[in-house]
Amino acid sequence: MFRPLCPLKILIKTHQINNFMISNRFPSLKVIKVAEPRRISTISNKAFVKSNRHEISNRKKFRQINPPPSILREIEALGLGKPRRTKTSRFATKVAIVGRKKLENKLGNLKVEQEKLELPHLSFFAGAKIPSSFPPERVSEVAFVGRSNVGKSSLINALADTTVVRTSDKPGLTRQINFYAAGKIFNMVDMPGYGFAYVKEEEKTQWRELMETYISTRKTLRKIFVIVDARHGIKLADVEFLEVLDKKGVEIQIVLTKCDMVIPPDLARRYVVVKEKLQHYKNVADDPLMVSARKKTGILKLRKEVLRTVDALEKARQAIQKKSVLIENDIIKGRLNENCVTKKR
Ligand SMILES: Nc1nc2c(ncn2[C@@H]2O[C@H](COP(=O)(O)OP(=O)(O)O)[C@@H](O)[C@H]2O)c(=O)[nH]1
Ligand SMILES: [Mg+2]
Repeated sequence: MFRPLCPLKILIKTHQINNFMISNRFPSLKVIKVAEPRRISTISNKAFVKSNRHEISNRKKFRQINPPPSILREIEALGLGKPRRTKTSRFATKVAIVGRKKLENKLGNLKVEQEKLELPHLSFFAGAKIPSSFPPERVSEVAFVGRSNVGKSSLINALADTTVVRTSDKPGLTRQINFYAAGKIFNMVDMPGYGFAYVKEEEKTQWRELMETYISTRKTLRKIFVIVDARHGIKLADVEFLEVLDKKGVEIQIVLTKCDMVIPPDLARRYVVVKEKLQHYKNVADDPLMVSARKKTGILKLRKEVLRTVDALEKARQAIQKKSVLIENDIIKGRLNENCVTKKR
């Protein structure tokens, strides 16, 4: 019998021969150490490489998009994208703020409107979990839909300059259709988010039916604002919902939100990609709007769009003018000091 003088160490791949076979065939051999099996099998390894390659190519494709300079200029001028960080010294980084003069020049070139517009006071007045709880159709309505946690509620708050609408960083908070009255002029409707994975199928179906009933039966609904995360663009859940909306013949406006989280060139690219995807839908009339509810940028344009939709733009303009006239009268009468004026405005 072969007996080695010194102990021999043999490395055997465990996925080829198991311990039982070794001890049966070679009784004199002792297992010193069982190595951990490799976590990724050859198949999953291939799939991993494949998906990674696919992802890289997608990202590459995205980076190769050359957005029109006008979009880039608008983004920069409105201060929409994520502020760029530049290295000021070897270790420290500082947020680069576009020089005021440079910004003013850009605004001047672009003729960005600095008009002041306000929405009427916003208040919650109804919540509906079933269609029979929808409030009566009295005034025009605009609804806000989008994937769960995309920023619908925050956007309504930013538009109305309020905190009335509850927001959360946890998805799936809104489980009913919430109706908010903007004065007595129109309603803003906060819809439950779609595409939230951690909800039972039953509940998802119930939400979908509730939203579809609202969209197809509500006579006072003027437009649906579909909110899309600027970091991710239009996802499958959005496509499914857009198709439903398109079939029902509802007017659609896409709003790219959370723009403060995307650097300007990528935001411009996202805009181009989203605009291209929207060409398939006949009810999307205008180009996407870009906003940040957190930084309150791009809100004026959207506010104007909401007011125009419900035929209240002129009223809002008049209200602002009246307010300023009132304030001027008060100054003349010496009732207000300068601090109050700035606060009121
Ligand atoms: N950075 C950034 N965060 C936002 C913006 N809008 C909303 N969020 C955050 O996104 C999360 C979800 O917002 P919410 O309005 O509740 O989303 P909803 O589920 O679509 O109503 C919250 O943590 C918000 O603070 C935005 O414009 N920029
Ligand atoms: Mg919400």
